[in-house]
Amino acid sequence: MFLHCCTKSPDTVSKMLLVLLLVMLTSCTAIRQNLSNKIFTFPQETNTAHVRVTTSRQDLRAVTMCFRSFTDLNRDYSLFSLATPSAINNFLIFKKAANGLFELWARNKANKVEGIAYKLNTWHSICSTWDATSGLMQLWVDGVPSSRKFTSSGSNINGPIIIVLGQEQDTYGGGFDIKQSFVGMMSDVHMWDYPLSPCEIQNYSNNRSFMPGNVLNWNAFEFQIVGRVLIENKQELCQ
Ligand SMILES: *[C@@H]1O[C@H](CO)[C@@H](O)[C@H](O)[C@H]1NC(C)=O
Ligand SMILES: *[C@@H]1O[C@H](CO)[C@@H](O)[C@H](O)[C@H]1NC(C)=O
Ligand SMILES: *[C@@H]1O[C@H](CO)[C@@H](O)[C@H](O)[C@H]1NC(C)=O
Ligand SMILES: [Ca+2]
Repeated sequence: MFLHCCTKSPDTVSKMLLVLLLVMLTSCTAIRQNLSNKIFTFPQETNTAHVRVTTSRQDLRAVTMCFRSFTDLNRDYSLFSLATPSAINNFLIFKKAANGLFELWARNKANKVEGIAYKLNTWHSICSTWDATSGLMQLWVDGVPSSRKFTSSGSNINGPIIIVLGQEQDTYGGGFDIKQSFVGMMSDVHMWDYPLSPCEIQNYSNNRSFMPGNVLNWNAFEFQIVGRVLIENKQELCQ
């Protein structure tokens, strides 16, 4: 094997080693963990630190994405970045610098969501829904809905999915911009392949009982940490 390799140009050998390394990284280091009562802490502004979340799903007709997050950032940043090779912003929840302004992306098409009550240094429950039939997207922050807007209809989210928390993908699985990185805490990340009802979203937002995600489930979360991201206990305030 190595004898054969050495007859090839050094460039070919290093490319082969790189591919081997990438295969090992993606196949060996993702772990599955019950993160109930845990949070991810992103303590530092970098263009590298992130969590890669694993799903084997490659075809989504609809999405509901929910998580809780906490930050003091007042610049642009990504909250949830889902890419496929054919559409880098296949499903993206993005906070713009302006107070109360979000961007929701599906199938590389964006919509602005304005006037959201969103305080810094507070835990917020954030959900976003989209389905390929109506093409409508909606944001829910702390159980309060935004106006339903058309984004993209007719085609599913399709292809090998890469999900990144903490950074925004400008290329498939990479292309991170430090000025769009997330610094703060994140928890209770769930994703469903259907639109949740308003009652289910409100239950999620009020910490009441809800059906865990059938695409991503925080209680059986498959992920890989790259760089300085910590798994910590939820900080419960004294009653
Ligand atoms: C919402 O939560 C309440 C109280 O835990 C529960 O009884 C109800 O079934 C939940 N509704 C849905 C749609 O999950
Ligand atoms: C839900 O739990 C979080 C963290 O445990 C807390 O900050 C938030 O206030 C709770 N929300 C409600 C509506 O009880
Ligand atoms: C995860 O842990 C919580 C709390 O320890 C437990 O209630 C729940 O059943 C666990 N879920 C799974 C899927 O193991
Ligand atoms: Ca970007």
